[in-house]
Amino acid sequence: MPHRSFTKSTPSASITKIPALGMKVKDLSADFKRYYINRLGRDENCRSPHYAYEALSMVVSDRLIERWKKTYNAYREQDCKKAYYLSMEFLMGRALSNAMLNLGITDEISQAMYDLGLELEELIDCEPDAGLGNGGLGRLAACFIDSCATLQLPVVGYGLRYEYGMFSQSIVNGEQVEKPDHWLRNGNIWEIERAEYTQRIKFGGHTEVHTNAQGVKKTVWLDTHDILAVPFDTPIPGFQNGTVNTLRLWKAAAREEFDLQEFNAGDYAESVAAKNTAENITMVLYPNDANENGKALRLRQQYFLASASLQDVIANWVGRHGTDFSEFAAKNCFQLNDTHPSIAVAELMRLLIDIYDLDWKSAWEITSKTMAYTNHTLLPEALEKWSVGLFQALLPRLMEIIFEINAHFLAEVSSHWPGDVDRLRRMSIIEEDHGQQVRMAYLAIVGSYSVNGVAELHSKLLQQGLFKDFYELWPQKFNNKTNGVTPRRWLASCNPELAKLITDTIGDGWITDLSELQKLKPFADDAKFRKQWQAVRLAAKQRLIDYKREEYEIELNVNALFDVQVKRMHEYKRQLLNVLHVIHLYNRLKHGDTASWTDRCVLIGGKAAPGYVMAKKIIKLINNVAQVINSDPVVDDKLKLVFLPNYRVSAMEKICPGADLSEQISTAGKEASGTGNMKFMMNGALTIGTLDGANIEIREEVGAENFFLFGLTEEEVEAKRHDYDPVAIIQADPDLQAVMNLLECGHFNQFEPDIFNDVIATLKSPHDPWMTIADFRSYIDAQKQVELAYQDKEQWTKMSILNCAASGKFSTDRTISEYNDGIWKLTPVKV
Ligand code: HTE
Repeated sequence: MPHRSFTKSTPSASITKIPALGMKVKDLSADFKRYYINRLGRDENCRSPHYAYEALSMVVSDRLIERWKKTYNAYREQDCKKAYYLSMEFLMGRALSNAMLNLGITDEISQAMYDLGLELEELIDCEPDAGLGNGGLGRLAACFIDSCATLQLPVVGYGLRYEYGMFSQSIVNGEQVEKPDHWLRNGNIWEIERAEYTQRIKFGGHTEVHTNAQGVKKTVWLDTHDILAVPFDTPIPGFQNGTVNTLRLWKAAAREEFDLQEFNAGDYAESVAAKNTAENITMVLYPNDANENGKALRLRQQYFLASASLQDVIANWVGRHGTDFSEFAAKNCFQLNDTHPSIAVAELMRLLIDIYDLDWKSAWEITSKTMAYTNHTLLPEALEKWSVGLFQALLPRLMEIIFEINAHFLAEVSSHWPGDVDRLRRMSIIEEDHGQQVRMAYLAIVGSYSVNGVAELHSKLLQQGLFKDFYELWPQKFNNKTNGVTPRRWLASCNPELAKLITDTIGDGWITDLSELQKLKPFADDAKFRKQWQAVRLAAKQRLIDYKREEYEIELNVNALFDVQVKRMHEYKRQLLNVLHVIHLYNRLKHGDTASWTDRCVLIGGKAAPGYVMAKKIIKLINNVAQVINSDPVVDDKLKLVFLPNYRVSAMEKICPGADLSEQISTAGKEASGTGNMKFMMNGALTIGTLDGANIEIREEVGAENFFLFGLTEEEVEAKRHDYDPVAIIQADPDLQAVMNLLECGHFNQFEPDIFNDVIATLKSPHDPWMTIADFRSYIDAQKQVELAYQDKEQWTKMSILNCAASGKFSTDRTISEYNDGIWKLTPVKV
């Protein structure tokens, strides 16, 4: 139902016949001036670079939109199969430099800005990050849609247009302080509102069974409180190929007629206030990564996304094919990014049955051939369960449908394993143990034709553990799709000097076929090339130092080993293990144990979920340890510890080119994949890591000799749980004892007594799920190997080159090709 009327004045087709926009320096420059002066009303007296950023973005955006229309028309003409990536998070970061790179006008724009006396870098830094995600899961979605556009696949991203994205983090007295991220405050050049495609979403009310004139019983969902979903589209350009795909984000809006009714009843102020309740739905991103939250508003967000997106696709379908859905599954596919949008399974059933009168069997045929589910974590605390009571109150019709899906499903299980009552209990979509709960992962598996994990180990563990019963029933549904990252943003754009060196050496084919990086391998033995590699990497480290200096007074030594761990703060990622190592190094310095010493800067960054007390404590500990170490004259330049505040996409673009060592030190079996690990590797960092997630595949690709491995394997972790005795391990290891002594005597919290007691207690607990102490010795030994390796500069450079050369597998172009070959089966469309 359109929210505005667009029928009165329809333009003739000739309106679209306009000359193509120029791509030369003079065209770009002329357009820039027109926007700056005539649209934004600024002149040479304007002191803020913000308006120059805006004008430049308009120039670039115009050129995207031109190609966007062509892509749209090409898809329309071919009536091709399409895939839809449904995700509660799209962590896009900044758009400007990415758009310039993909349009192939970076040099022209640089020249144009230079001629006008403007610093392009400064303009680029004016853009706020679109931080509509928490971490890896949301950034993966962003890399995926980038690769879909580069591979010319007809894929639409569907998500929510949060008014407030991921909070911005500052550090006060060593502690995290959250500030709301009002990223839209200064407007958003990159989006276009498409009110004409507004959808209506139902909440609340109740259901009744009515019998129609033909005597057919139909369920109707009545007395609902409806909310409008208004789409905002963002162009997603492929790499220099003319394709521009769409990211469609939904914003919640109050119904206008509802307001009017109340207004007439004299409740104007109340009715305007009620708008708030409606618009609350897309107000804020939940800042939890791999953490459950059972809040009603979150379930409303999930349904809002699923329903709006499905209605949008169906409206399109009906517009072209009428109400014949027989080909729907052959032409449409929904990829569910974790269970967050998995209510789409029930919603598609509802739309087909209640609105389009299909019978259950036909609707299920279509739904279960249209949905595909990706799991991103094994952590039990992240597995979504919604109480049946909440579900019934908020979405009564959906709850009925889920019960019916479950009944059909359990009948299938029964016929497969007659009499196996325990299996029925285990597999039921409804968990009965602690009050009735809907297991969203099971709904997703039952309703999908494909279920995948995000790295080899992760997918194996899903099949053997978490989803074992389902794997036994439907082995053919299960598959692996190892994650990746887009090489456009994560090498070509964020590290132009390294990109140029690579292109000068092996050509530029790597940008769209990252396996070509292999051609760098022989150059690892070329002394002249190594010199160039070192120079480029040193410059990147210097840039990282300069970037840091803006926020910190601390001076870092460019020749030190840059040892970096940036990611969400979570106990399983074990930032604590990193800190224990730093304290160990500090101890060595204090005791003059400096034979074979390598100077080191340890950089740690990441946000903690605001309610995650232990994660916040770890941030405080890092900052306190940093304070002590960085101000100790004995330590001097030999060791620095820095917490990088407000880690985000645009920060990683500056950090990953300058890292020497990438810390990937999660407890084995806990990090589903990791993707930061890939960004570092691509930019020539070496990894110190456990056999977890994609680390395993990184090590396979680069070879064991170019990777610093440590720690228990996943199987050893599980075996050790039964007799894990951290206190005994501490007693047996003098180095570890010394580290624990410093922590326990309050050396890092002299005027803040007891604040780290709970941190110390978890480390020493035999029930510590992350078993940090178990891996200490092996980690310290691996770090010693790092220290020695870094002293052989030529050898280190060789390993750095080989890491980059072996990173080809970790392009999302490869990942998306696998999704397409194995799951979506789309045909690329030339534009
Ligand atoms: C994994 C990470 C993986 C990434 O997905 C993660 N899963 C979540 N967040 C991640 O970063 C997640 C967040 C909320 C609920 C459920 C899962 O931890 C992309 O690389 O290892 O697949």
